[in-house]
Amino acid sequence: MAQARSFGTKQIRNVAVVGHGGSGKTTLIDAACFASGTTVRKGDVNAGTALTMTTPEETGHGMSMQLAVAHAVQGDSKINFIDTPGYMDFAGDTAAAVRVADCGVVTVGAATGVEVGTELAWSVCDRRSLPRVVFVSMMDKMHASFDRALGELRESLAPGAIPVQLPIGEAAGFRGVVDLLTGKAHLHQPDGSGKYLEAEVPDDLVDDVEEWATELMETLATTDEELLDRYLEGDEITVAEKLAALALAVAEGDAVPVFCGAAGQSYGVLEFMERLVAIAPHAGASEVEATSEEGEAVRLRATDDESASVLVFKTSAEPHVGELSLFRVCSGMVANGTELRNAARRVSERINHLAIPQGRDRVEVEALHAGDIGVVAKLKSTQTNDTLSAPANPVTLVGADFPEPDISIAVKGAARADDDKLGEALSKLHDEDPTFAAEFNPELRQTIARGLGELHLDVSFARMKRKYGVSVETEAPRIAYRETITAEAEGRGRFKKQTGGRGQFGDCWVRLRPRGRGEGYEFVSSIKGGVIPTKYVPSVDRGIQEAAAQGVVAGYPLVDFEAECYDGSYHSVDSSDIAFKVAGSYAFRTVAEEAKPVLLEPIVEITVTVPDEYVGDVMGDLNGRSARVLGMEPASGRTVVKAQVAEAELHRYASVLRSITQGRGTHRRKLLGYDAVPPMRAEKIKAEAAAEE
Ligand SMILES: Nc1nc2c(ncn2[C@@H]2O[C@H](COP(=O)(O)OP(=O)(O)O)[C@@H](O)[C@H]2O)c(=O)[nH]1
Ligand SMILES: [Mg+2]
Repeated sequence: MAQARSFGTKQIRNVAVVGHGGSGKTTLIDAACFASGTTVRKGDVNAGTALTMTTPEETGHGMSMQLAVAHAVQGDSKINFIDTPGYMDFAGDTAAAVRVADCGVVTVGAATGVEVGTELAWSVCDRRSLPRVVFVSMMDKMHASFDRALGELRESLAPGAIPVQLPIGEAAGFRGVVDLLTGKAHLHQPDGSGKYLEAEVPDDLVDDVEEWATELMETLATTDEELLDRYLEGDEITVAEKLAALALAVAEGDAVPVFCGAAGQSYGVLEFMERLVAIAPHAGASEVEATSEEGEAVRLRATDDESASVLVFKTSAEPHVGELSLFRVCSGMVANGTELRNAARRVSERINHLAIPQGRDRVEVEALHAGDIGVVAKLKSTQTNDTLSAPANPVTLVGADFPEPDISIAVKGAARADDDKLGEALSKLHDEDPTFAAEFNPELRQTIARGLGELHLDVSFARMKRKYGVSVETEAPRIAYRETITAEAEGRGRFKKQTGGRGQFGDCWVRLRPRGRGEGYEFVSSIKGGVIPTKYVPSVDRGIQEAAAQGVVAGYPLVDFEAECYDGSYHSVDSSDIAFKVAGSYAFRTVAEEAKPVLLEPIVEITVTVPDEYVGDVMGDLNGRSARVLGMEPASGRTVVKAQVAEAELHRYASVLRSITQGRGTHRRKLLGYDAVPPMRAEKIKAEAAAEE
């Protein structure tokens, strides 16, 4: 393996490339690395050969589903590009990438403009106040329009978006860019190298260039009083000074510089990188937040001489390679042979075969400086979002803010052999991907897998089959119904058995009364005169509870009732705990049947957030699900709808919502409690339960 050049903290730029699926992220990174010479072959997304496409699932679907890292070298600096998936289903990796980046590059297709995925990526960056720049991609594509893309950006996401380049020509006529900082035109070479010839601005662009260059200069001048004075006095401001001012404005979130190009032809990628290293914060620009072993907040400097801390932001197990962990050295240095502590899991890990990632490949290095991104194979027990740190100063870093998986499906092994390995395979998937979770639910008697969407779940199962050889079948999760009684009733339970020697005898009279929703179970004894000896009364209670857990309508737990034991009898020899327990359960079953038992179902409160134009469709759909709307609140172009609805009505709701809102609606759910199932559906549930018996 080739030895890689070494880069110090201030020479490193970690950038997360984010944006809508298909907006050119993967192509941009491939072209940038190729143009900078860190990769020798120009890849192609459509052929599955782009540098940051690493898994067969991605090659198969022709799109990114996992984050991947590749680096380019620009002058003295190294850019670690973190490629991310653009789809909501894989938003976990976007969150992880944004966590370890110091700057975001948001790609916006010149022909498509701002899309759902752009908004999503923007909001993920917002959550970390990540400085960002925009690359308007695919300027060579039919219908490409820089002005439109810029207008949409300014209007909906970034009032501070400011062009630092203008395109020369658009669509088939796209020939290069004008650098608004230098006022020079770059005419691109059609050889795919990314190289350009410097030229004078074409006549028809002179006015536009003048106008935008002034706006850019005015924006920059307001970052610094001295600069403003000099600008107003007509002083010459150097390119280096402009870049320094721009870097400051980007770091503060006051400006979002907008670049453009056509990475498919390598147009614009070299100058994009040149500017990016000047504008994006370096890897030591911010302090590192962590928690000490005592649980106290601590801050570490992102420098080599600080004690080491490393955040693992992605693990993925691949056959033949084993487990790979991508990590950012947040503070200190890491070298081959370094021993680090995983404080949360109480294990030590030794770093061997330290490498930097280059897409699918790894390039071994001796050491990594603070701020760099590395990859290491075969850590023993360290998983995504774990911290490794110097044993002398164990800390836990703030991890990525992963979205909660809330789309569920029930899974079972396709064959007996699959079932045996299912639990282990599911837990490995979870370790790799915190937005995938699965657990056996004893009440539903199903294994419930949860993820961020149906595609996410499908791809996770495909990966499970490929990597661990476990195939699954999926089905709708069962609903955790309950039962309750709606009337008071009373009756007797008597258990008498004569077998050879000692017999069994228990006898009790029980009254059942309904209680309010969520009030639970209560047992009351009003036994007088010792007709049931005190020591046996708790057994009656236990018998009732055990029988209630089995239900009387359709086999679901019967809840929210009071049981009063008010009479009974005993036998001085044959009575026992067991006998009274059985008597209690008999009494319960007899009396509950008389107490007008009904089925209850889980009711959830859903909070749906959608752009205003979809509110009508969303309400119509909720009506069809017999939802009760609790309220609607406007929130800057969006409406938040709160409604109460039966969980049984929400199967695959996330997908439906996505399709009626073109992916722009989101929802959250919260269990509110239980309510009676409407009679029609209750009959169906009873019939299903009977059939299963
Ligand atoms: N015409 C044109 N097509 C491009 C360009 N960049 C990317 N594409 C195509 O657009 C599609 C999506 O690109 P990709 O890089 O996968 O986007 P991502 O999903 O954001 O990573 C692919 O078919 C690319 O070949 C470009 O500069 N010009
Ligand atoms: Mg991609």
